[in-house]
Amino acid sequence: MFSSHSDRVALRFGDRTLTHAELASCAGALAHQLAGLPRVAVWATPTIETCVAVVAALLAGVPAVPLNPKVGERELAHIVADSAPANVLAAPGVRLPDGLQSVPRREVTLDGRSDEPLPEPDAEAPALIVYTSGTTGAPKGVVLPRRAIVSTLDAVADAWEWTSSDVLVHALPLFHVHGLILGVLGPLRRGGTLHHLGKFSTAALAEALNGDGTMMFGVPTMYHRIAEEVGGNPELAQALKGARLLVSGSAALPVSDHERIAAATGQRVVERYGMTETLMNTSVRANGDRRPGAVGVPLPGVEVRLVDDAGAALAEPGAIGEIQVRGPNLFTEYLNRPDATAEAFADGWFRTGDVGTRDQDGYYRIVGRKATDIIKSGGYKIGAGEIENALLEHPAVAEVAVTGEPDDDLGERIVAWVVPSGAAPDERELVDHVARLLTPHKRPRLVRFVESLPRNDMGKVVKRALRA
Ligand code: MLC
Ligand code: AMP
Repeated sequence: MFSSHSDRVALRFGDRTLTHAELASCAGALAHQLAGLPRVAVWATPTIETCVAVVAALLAGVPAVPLNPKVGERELAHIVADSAPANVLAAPGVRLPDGLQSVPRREVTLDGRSDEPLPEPDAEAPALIVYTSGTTGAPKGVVLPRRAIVSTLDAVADAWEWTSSDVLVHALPLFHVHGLILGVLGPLRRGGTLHHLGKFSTAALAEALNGDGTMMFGVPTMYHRIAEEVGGNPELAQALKGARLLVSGSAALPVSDHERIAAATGQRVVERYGMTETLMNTSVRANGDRRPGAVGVPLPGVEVRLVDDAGAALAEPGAIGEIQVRGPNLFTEYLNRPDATAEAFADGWFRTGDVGTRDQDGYYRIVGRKATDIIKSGGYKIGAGEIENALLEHPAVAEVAVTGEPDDDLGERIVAWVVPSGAAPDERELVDHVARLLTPHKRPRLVRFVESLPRNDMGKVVKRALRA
């Protein structure tokens, strides 16, 4: 999967760096310890140790489950029970939550050395298991084979003219596809460099891009924060102007943010469209027309089609339908969920649930989503059902419905409509309850107390009425 053993910097986090040769050697040493384990979890803090742990697992052919280091107790218990990791890999000195006490810990250090190669695992072997939310129930483990990772990284490299000379800058979390697969494994496969900022700020970004950074990856919330500031911040404008490529994904980039950044910097952000289950599907190409509001053309090797409600393919430009995808970029299955896996496919095509349209010249646009119970906030995918279940466990909540509302910064914000069981509870307490059980990014940003919820004849909550 990675072939570079050069002395070029592979990973940079603050002032800590590893060259490709050093990474191969220290991850190689850890890989020899892991070889033969059925599966490992990685405590995915935004650190160099997380990258070493994931690379070691890949070298050893041991599937790795990246864990959000802010994960709440209920969500962690689910992931641990579902994925049954043999070890949890964590940086020395990091405190792990009680929910991981039953899993033997293995420290990730940078001082091991082994250049003895391990056998290359089969292309179909599971490489990563990434948890993602659905409309109902707890998050599902998406099993990603090596073949999907390699094909998606090579496809985006082709689209973005990404080479070993590039220094990618980003501040994405390392437990999702965007930050981990594109953002860490991407530069490693190219033999280039990742400069991770630890935490997103426009100041850190400007400094990195005014240094040797050539590319940036971000979610639209980050580009929104840039757009808000760039007009009055010459240092930031200069940094973006000098970058080779700015790439946005994980949610829709608003046209107004795209245009504000273009006006202040002359750079048009390149948008790409992906998903945990499919990795990358489409992108605007580096040499293509960077049209605001469009996610570009299918990546090499990826087939994309639109279908109507009856499942018939729509060939006419401008027709609106569900986006379905087929290709080597797809996942293998949802872990322990053959039912959900079967339901996710139609005639061998993966049903994304996203609704899109295709322009005359083959450019795709995403216009919506089939399920109202999926919320994208800050680029994180969140199921309304899991938040509703968490809130229903609180004694002060009698009934609840969760919706997503437009939000300039987050794209969508999570709103909880609560029928209290007695006197209205403290809003803060409900918010913290969700953050503690699930994860902070799933917390409602707004709680609205209501006397009752609008229901249809079947007793089902009519969420569209709540939005109105
Ligand atoms: C606030 N916080 C709380 C809290 N209230 N913590 C516990 N309990 C509470 N009640 C904390 C948060 O944990 C956080 O801590 C801080 O307060 C601010 O949190 P925030 O307001 O939620 O978010 P913010 O830090 O502003 O983050 C914005 C963001 C982030 C854009 C940086 O949303 C982000 O990183 N998004 C990326 C999502 C992503 O990678 N998606 C890709 C999915 S893959 P602290 O310590 O963190 O400041 C995919 C496929 C594809 O979609 O196509 O790519
Ligand atoms: P996730 O499951 O977190 O991987 O989220 C995948 C979803 O993010 C997709 O199904 C889309 O709804 C959304 N998404 C990703 N990239 C884009 C984009 N460029 N524009 C609009 N939506 C996007």
